[in-house]
Amino acid sequence: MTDAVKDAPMQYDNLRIDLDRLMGRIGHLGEVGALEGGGVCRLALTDEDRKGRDLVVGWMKELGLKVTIDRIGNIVGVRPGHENGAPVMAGSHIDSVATGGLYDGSLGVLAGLEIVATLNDAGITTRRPIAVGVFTNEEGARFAPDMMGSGTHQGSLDLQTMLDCKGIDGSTVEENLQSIGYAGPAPVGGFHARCFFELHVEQGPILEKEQITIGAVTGVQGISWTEYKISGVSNHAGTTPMRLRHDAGYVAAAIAIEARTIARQLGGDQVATVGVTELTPNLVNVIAKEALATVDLRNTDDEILKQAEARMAAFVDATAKAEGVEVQSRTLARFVPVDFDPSMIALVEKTAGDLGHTVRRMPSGAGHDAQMFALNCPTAMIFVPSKAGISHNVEEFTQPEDIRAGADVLLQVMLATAE
Ligand code: HGY
Ligand code: MN
Ligand code: MN
Repeated sequence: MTDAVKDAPMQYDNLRIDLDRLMGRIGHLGEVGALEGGGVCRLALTDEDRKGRDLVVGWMKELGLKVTIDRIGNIVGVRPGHENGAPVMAGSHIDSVATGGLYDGSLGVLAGLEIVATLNDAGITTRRPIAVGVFTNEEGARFAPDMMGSGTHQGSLDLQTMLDCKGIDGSTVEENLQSIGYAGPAPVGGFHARCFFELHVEQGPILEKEQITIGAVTGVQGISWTEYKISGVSNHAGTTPMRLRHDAGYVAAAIAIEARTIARQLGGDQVATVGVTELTPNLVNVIAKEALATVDLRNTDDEILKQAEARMAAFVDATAKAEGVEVQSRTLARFVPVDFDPSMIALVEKTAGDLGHTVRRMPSGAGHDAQMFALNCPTAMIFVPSKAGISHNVEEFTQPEDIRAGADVLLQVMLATAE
């Protein structure tokens, strides 16, 4: 049992969060980057992200938190305890994919603020400080890799390499941090949390299907992102015999088929996704000169993930040779599977049960900021159900009562570790 976690009875066991206040903040933040018909687009380091950051920083200051911004734009608000030292931390992200929902990331940040507000209302000062983190570019949709801010914050990603990262529009992280005013002064890599909790929507179908309210997350699967730039020869779609083609578009399509084949043949937890394909000149009667394709491979078992990566690389090589095209591959992200601290998982599970909620242990299919903290301190995640298992989609939804349950569990586990 790590010394950050004790199995003491719940502290202040009648204390509960204020759901209306939390839902109000979720709705308010959801207006930033709101899409027609619902959902949000707050791609990392865009003006929408800046507006969301400004809103959250304003709330942090209203709640009396001491706010610091670090070199890669992470925002950390700290509430003093009776003692100094490493804080008990909650956090997540407010950047979204281009067709994001209201809850992915935002729930973890705003629930952290709700814990602070609840403690403020109750006049409670915890023994240890409490901190709330908003981590830059968790999604990795505009700038790869994902978990960029938390990885840099916790020392597993190199600051300058991340600042130099070029996004899908060609500009760098550093340029964008400066233009939105979040190139902060605080150093990265040295922040030590006593322990870290992330409340997050499950983004999958399990909790809803099993009618369970809380997921005590056991860990996060390994993630491998690769970009393939394929260069062929443009030619006439009608006059060029098949044997004379060097068709970049065909190779990109073949990669997508092979990704599905690899996932099907490896089975188990293996997933594979071709999320981006771009053809140039992208015209109905022109054999594509260039193609860009991304492959996202994930597995809870790193050895099997490596097999998937090796199979994809061999396939791309062989197909490129046969088609007579050039392929440049670039690793966009590579994270090994992470297991959370058993005593922290047990704390989430016990607390959920003590609060009368149904709970089950489960791995996370999605990447999260918590996986960057798990390398350095006792870390746990709390999942709440996603309607129809949908996420990275404007239809993303979680019932308010499930949000209440998750935030109450977060409140109690933070109290249990901050006392
Ligand atoms: O890709 C992921 O799993 C996370 O949403 N960044
Ligand atoms: Mn997320
Ligand atoms: Mn996400």
